[in-house]
Parts: sequence; structure tokens; C-alpha cells
Amino acid sequence: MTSIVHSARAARPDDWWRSAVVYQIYPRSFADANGDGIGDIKGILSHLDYLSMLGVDVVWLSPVFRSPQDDNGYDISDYQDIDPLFGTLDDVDKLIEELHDRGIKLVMDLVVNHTSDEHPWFESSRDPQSPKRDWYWWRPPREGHEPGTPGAEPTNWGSFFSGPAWQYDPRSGEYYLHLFSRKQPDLNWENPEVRTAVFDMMSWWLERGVDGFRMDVINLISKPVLADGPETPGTGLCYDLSLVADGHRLTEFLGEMHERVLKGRNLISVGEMPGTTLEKAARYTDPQTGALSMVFQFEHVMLDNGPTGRFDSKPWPWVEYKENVTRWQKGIGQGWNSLYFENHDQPRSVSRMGDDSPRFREASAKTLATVLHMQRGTPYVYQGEELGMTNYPFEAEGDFRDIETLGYLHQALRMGTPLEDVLPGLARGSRDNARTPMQWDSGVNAGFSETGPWLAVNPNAAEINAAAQLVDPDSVFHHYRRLIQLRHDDKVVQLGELEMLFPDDERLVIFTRTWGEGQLLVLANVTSEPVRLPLGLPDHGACEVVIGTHEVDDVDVLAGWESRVVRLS
Ligand code: TEU
Ligand code: CA
Repeated sequence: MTSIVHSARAARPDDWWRSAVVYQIYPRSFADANGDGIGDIKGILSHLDYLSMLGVDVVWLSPVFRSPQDDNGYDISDYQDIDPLFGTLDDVDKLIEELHDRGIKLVMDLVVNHTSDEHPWFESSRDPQSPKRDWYWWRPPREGHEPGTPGAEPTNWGSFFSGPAWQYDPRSGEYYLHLFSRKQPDLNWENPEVRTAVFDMMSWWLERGVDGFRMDVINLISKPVLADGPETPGTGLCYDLSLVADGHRLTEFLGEMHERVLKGRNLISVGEMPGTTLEKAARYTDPQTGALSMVFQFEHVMLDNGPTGRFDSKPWPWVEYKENVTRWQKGIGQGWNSLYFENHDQPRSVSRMGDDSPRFREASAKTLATVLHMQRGTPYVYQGEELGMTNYPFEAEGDFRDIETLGYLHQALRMGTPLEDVLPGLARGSRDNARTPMQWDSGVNAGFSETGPWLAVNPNAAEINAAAQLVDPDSVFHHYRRLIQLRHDDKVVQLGELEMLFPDDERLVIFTRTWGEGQLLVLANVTSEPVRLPLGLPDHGACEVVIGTHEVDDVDVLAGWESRVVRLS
């Protein structure tokens, strides 16, 4: 295994994010200050000391812009105003000020692959004579097909939310492209006017004081040639992500964004890139030639996908995950990795790859955190992950709110799948698992809101909540706090070379981190049974345990879900 020796280049001031930890807030579910059952910015403002206690350096705020809320704010109708649901621009200015006072930076969610269909740009674009017609992807019906009839769509592309990715517009007799919901028309980045409008908006937010952007599906902004792709069996459509990911002008568009907006600023930028590859991610994040600080890759969060994707998932494959970690740690070169298990689109990791039973929930949540945070890269903590929040016990269609979940459910029913066959997979994989209200305390609605929240609170909130964990030094919360502190203090954690040991052992995750003379050994049992450590490990018995989940009673055995980080030198 050729190990790339990471350059000993001292971290530049603009590499501050190489030792940072980011906390993602999904505003709709974080804290509700005005009692309408939906989270808001004033709710966030009332919990900033909690974030300071945790020790995070950056907050990534999911969209709070004006939006019809078709995709919970990822359908934006005004990029430079705040939806009244969440508050006002003054609230955002206050949030920037209050976070900066605490030494915390703010990253906004940049959703510019598409707008809402209620954005004035799109409303103007609907008119074939409009100068904004070419700001979106309008195409005539397929040759020889009656407009508006099935099969008349310009290509056979499927939407991420099920169904065709083209919507017929009777007014003009043409179709517009929407890779997501029909209320999320894709912007045409081939049009320089679109790029200028986006770049001007980005600069406007930077002038307002934000410290960077998380760029929603940014590798979809360059579209491939509009042509049919391989049909996904039984659907009559092409759902092949590789068809639309990383289009041929992506590097050019990102380069222009870097030149015109990002360059020379002390920013953090993370590109969400479903379907991207390691080779491309290394290029996009190369400090010399790349445009971005880091990307969110999707290879690892698709390892447990079943035949039709996330809604018929299989058990988490630890050996494949370890291979993925090794590949990305070694292959990112001079670039940089984001490290995540959770976000607002992923189920809760303690339920997905841990053990959320009462006996093992806390230990497995802490061990998953250790496995992720001890890697080289920038870790992302999703709201509630630091508490070991679990999936929700969804039982019926009416329990769900997520447009992706419901789209998949309705498509499955249309294809004749019985409801009882599709529900278990939906319950395991639904994005709603991440969107149940943040569990602040054991009171009404878990302290999230005074009134019934938009999505049910997890019934286990009485056992799993921030109030209980803040006062318990052995809680999952304080384990995250210690991991974050360790990253801030220790160059081996920040920059050390990762070497995976015993890669084929599906019960254990064991790796070293080496930086100069310093070396740490991570030992993790990712099963619920005790495991005796294999022979051939570096001698670690007498070493300092830097962070662990259990009192060590036998250095050669890890209890169920026990992990330890020891300092070898
Ligand atoms: O997610 C894009 C995306 O890839 C996810 O929708 C993911 O592919 C899907 O959930 C996999 O099943 C971003 C946002 O994070 C997501 O919340 C939005 O719904 C989507 O883009 C459209 O803006
Ligand atoms: Ca509210």
C-alpha cells in the first residue's frame, strides 16, 4: 500500500478548518421559540452556549431562506431574504454576531443547482419570450409524442424524489427539468447570467459576515448531454446518479466561482457531491488547483444500500467501510476529507451501524464517534448525534413528512408492492429519522416547543436528552466534547497518517495515526459481544488511554462496543 506522505507543510492560517469540527443545525427541528411547532432562528439563539460547551468551531445552518417548504427549505424563492417561519434577516445578523462572539463561524447552505418554482426568476422564465427563459432547462416534448403524455418527456431521467425529472408546462408546451421535486426547477449554469446572479448573491452573504458555504448537490450543476440513460428495471426511468454527477464543465464552473467569489478569503467551503469519485474529490480540494476546502462524498453512506437503494438497506458492512476509509484517507492526496455519518438526509448512525438497544446505545454511540473523529479530516456533528439520538419508530405512512420518503412509498405502491413490505425499509432509511425534534430535556415535546411539533418527538426523549447528559460526565455528549477537545489540542489527530490494521476483521476497527514522533492507536469493538484483541498489535498495555468508553479491566479484551484510543508514543 503506497502511503502518501502528507507534506509537513505547516497549516496555513486559511487551513484553520483542518483542525475544526462543524455542527449542523436543521433549523426546522432544532428549537422553536415562538410556539408554532417549527424550529426558528430565535430558538437557535437560545442554545448557543450549548454549542460553546460542546466546543464546535463552525455551525452549518440548513436553509432558512424564503421557501414554499416543499423540500423543507431546499426549494428557495428568495436567496436574500429569510422565511418568516424561521425569522428575519435581523435574526440572522444577530446569529452571526452571537456566534462570532463565541469564536464560532457560520456556514450557510448554498442551494443553487435549483430554485423554487415560486422564485421570481422561474416565474419569469415560464414565459417563452422572457429574457430569463434560458435560466432554466426548457425542452420541447420528445419527437412524435403528444405533449403532456407519458413518454413525451425529453429524456427518460428520473427524479431523486421518484417519477420523471421533467414537468410539462401547458402554457409554453414545453418541459422543464427538475432533478428533485417538480417545485425545484434546475438552474441552467451554462448561462453566464445565471452564474453571475449566483456569484453576486454569494458575495452579498459574505459581505454580511458569513464564513463559508455548504454547497447543495454542487456537482450536479453541470449537466451531461440531454440524452436517455440506462433504465432502472421496472420504473421506465433512468435513476443512475452517475449520469448527472460531475458534468464536463463542473471544474470550470467551480473554478469561476473560486476566482469570482471564494479566492483570497479565510473561508470554509464544502461541496455536497452525490456520486463523485475519490479522484475528482482530490482534484476539487487540492489546495493549489482546487476550488473547495472539502467535499461530502457519498460512497460510504451507500455501502448498506439494498437493490433499490436506501429504502431496503442491508446491515452495515464494516469491512467495506474500513476499505472506504483507507481509500479516501490515502487517496485524497493534498486535498482534504470531510468526516460524517449523519446529516438531515441520513438515518441516525447509532441505529444504522451501532446498537440502539438500552444496554449498548451509549457505548455504541461513543464508539462510532471515536471511529469517525479519530480519522484525518474535518468531522461533522449533526444535531442530536452528540446525544446518541436514535431512529424514530415509524409505523404508518402518516408518520412520515419527507418528500423523498413519500415519493418512494407511492411509487412502490403504484408498482404493486404491499405496504407492509415497504414500510420496514422506509422506517430504517427515511430522512425523517434525522428530522425529529432535538431532544433538549425530558419535558413536554422534549423542550423543543410548547406546542405539538411539525414531526413527532421520539418517545425515548425522556431517556435521551441534552439536560440529562450535560450533568453526566460519562454521557455521549461529554464523549463528543472530549473528542473535539482532543482534535483541537493534538497534531496527531489533526494531521496524522492513518494506517488501518486487521482490515478484514468485521468485529474490530483498529488503526494508527502517526505524525512525526507521535502515534495513537484506535481500538474499537463494533459488535455487541466481547472480542479478544488479535496478536501482533503494537504493545499498548501500559500506554495512556487518551479517551475510552469503559474502565479497562483486561487490556487484551474489548467489551461489547468498547473503544479506546491509546498514545503509543
Ligand atoms: O441532498 C441531495 C441528495 O443527494 C440527497 O437528496 C440524497 O441523494 C438522497 O436523500 C439520497 O436518497 C441535498 C439536500 O441535502 C437534500 O436535503 C435535498 O432534498 C436535495 O439536495 C435537494 O436540494
Ligand atoms: Ca417557530
